[in-house]
Formats: sequence, structure tokens, C-alpha cells
Amino acid sequence: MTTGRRAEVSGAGFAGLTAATALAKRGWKVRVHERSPELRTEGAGIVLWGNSLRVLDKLGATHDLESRAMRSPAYETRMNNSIKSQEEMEGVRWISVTRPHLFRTLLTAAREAGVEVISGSEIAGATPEGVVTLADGDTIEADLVVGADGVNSAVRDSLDIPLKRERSRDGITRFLVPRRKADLQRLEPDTEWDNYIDFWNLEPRVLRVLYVPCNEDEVYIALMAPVDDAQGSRVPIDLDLWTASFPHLAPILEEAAELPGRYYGYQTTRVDHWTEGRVAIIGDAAHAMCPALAQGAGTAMQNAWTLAEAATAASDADLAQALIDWERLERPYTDRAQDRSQYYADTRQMAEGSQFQGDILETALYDPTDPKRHEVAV
Ligand code: FAD
Ligand code: 3HM
Repeated sequence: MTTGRRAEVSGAGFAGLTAATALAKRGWKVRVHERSPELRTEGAGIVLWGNSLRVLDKLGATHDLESRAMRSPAYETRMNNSIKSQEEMEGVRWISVTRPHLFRTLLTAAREAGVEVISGSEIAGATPEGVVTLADGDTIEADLVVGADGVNSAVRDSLDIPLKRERSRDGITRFLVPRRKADLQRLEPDTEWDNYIDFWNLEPRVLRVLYVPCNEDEVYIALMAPVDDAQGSRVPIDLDLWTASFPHLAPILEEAAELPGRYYGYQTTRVDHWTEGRVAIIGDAAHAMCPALAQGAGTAMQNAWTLAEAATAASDADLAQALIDWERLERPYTDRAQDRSQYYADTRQMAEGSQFQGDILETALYDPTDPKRHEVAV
């Protein structure tokens, strides 16, 4: 299939690679510009839910991804190391993977679909007419421009789209470390170390460790501390502080203490609109969110998929209106995920356990590939 139309995508993150692949599979000629000299991802591990996994199914990437991924038996929540809940989430699709593995999977899918990915190519901005300016001053004309260039998006800012940024009081440092399962088992033989475990301590001090096994060999751990806690947010981590609070995690905390890292303060950005003429912004460029519900990349991928669908269905003359309609239909799902994630980050309510119920699962259960998803039941 070929539409003969050309898309230029700014940013080879999870949003940009997904949009590029979805467009190429629908016949577009697609080029992705990545500012960094190397194609790779930041961060450690990631949790994906049904919404993004359905997109990966359509891209033909699930098999590759799930060859090195983990579906924990339960999402366990502990307070001061005492179990509050173990949510099995029957019928809910969710997996954890390392970010490098997800990135390689998406890059392979993109290349197999015929996408051209150029590293060391920085985009300075775009116009509503589809003219892209590169940092070196060159310009390119495109039928569709996708701004998937992250929370500090140059494409978004070049279009003067108003943005509101809110910061929460906590933040997190992420590591990918060896699982050391035998050592952990020796310290706590009764623990199911294949579970995703959310270890909270609120008293005497707010410190939290998210323990997320990604495969047999690697575990993603995220260490949360308030922004104003200089000792808790220090990187490399203060091993004495963290092992005093979480002695049963000592083997993997020791691994993390050897690694560099970056403390990330939770933030939420909301933009006035996602499209301007032939340009659409997706992913963190449009809706950076707190990670509580683990849906930043998930919503990025769902919006990447539905954008490709909407742009392809529109004639060239109707593209701008089709993008406006796409935002009107799809954005509410992302807005609600953002609001809920920010609420959890602000209230720390996840510490109470048993949170993955009812409306909270809306985004996880959303199927962006279902053609009937916007039909109203009568
Ligand atoms: P990015 O990953 O920021 O990619 C943007 C790309 O564009 C980068 O490669 C950058 O180099 C490039 N770029 C930037 N500027 C330019 C330019 N001018 N020209 C060309 N290229 C450019 N989400 C989940 O779904 N599940 C989780 O479990 C999860 N956990 C998280 C935990 C933490 C602590 C955090 C902070 C986030 C988490 N997220 C999670 C959110 C998720 O990481 C992001 O939402 C997602 O990675 C955003 O992808 P993106 O492609 O939009 O942006
Ligand atoms: C997967 C995941 N879940 C929650 C958070 C959080 O609340 O900081 C981070 C994550 O990577």
C-alpha cells in the first residue's frame, strides 16, 4: 500500500518510533529525526498495559517484545514491609520490560516497515503548512509533521502552543540491576520475588522502592523521595539511608549504589491544543504525566497509532480538520490518565494498596485499535 504522502517525525523515542511505524505500514514515506548522535533510550524499566500492547500487536512487535518480558503474578503493595494488597488483575494485560529492549523492538519494527531513522538530526521547529526547519537551517516540506520530541519539544514551542507545567512534591531515581533472586530469597524466603512490589515507607520518613522484575535476569528499581529531601534524592544513592529503610532489599540496593543516575521530579504538562495545521504533537511533547499509573508511554503509543489512522483516512485537503477531530476524540482518555496520575503523585494514595480497580483501569483497558471504540452504545 502506498499513499505517496511524506511524514517527517521529530524524535526517536517510544512515541516517534510508534507513529513512524504505524504511518509507514499505512503507506506513508516516513523519516524520523533524532537529535542524539546515538539511537538509544534513557531510563531503566517500563510497564506496558493493554492499550499499548494492542498497538504493538498491530505493528507485529509483540512476539519480539514478549520474548524478554515479565508478567508478574501480582502487583503487591507493602507499608513498612507489611503486605497491604496483592492485586492479580485477572483479565488485564500488563507486562514489564527493560527500556532498552522495548526501544530495540520498536526500532526493528520501524526499520522493517521501511522507516528511515536519522540520528544526529535536530529539528528546530515546524510551520502549520508542514515546513520543517532543521537545526542546521535546512528546510523540508512534509504532508504531515509529528512532534514527538519529548517534554521540551522544539516543534511544540516553535508553534507557540501554550503550556502549563505543574510539579509534584516527590520524584524518583531509576536503575536496572541484576535480580539477585537467590540473595533476596535468603533474606525473605516467603516473599514472591516475581511479584511487582511497591514498597512504601511514609513514617518515620517518606521513602519508597518500586521493585519491578523485567525478566529472569534484570529488575527495574525506582527509588522515590520528596524533592526537598536532599539525602533521599541524592545520586549515586546514599546506600546507608536506603538499606536502613529497606534492609530486605540490600543486595539490589548495593547494585544500584554502583550506578550513575538522575533524580526525576514528577511533573505534569498540559498544552492548549495538540495540532496546528499539518502538525500534530504526541507523547511527552503533548502530555508529560506523573508515572503513578505507568501510562506516559502507553498513552503516547495509543495516540501515535490513532494519529496514523486518522491522518491516513483524511484526504490531503482535509488533513488539518482530521487532526482536530482526532484530538477531540482521543484526548479525553489521555487527559483522564494524566489527572489520575497527578492525583496519585500528589496524595501518595497508592500506598494504601488495592488501587487498580474501576475507573483507574480505564486507560489500561482502552483499545485504540478497535474501529468501534467511539460508537455510543444504545
Ligand atoms: P522521549 O522519550 O522524551 O523521546 C523524545 C525523543 O526526541 C528523544 O529521543 C530526544 O532525544 C528526541 N528529541 C528531543 N528534541 C529533539 C529535536 N529538537 N529534534 C530531534 N529529536 C529530538 N510510561 C509508561 O507507559 N510506563 C511506565 O512504566 C513509565 N514509567 C515511568 C517512570 C518514570 C520515572 C518516568 C519519568 C516516566 C515514566 N513513563 C512511563 C513515561 C514515559 O517514559 C514517557 O512518557 C515516554 O518515554 C515519552 O516518550 P516520548 O517518545 O514522547 O518522549
Ligand atoms: C512503573 C512505575 N510505576 C509508578 C511509578 C511512580 O509512581 O513513580 C514509576 C514507575 O516506573
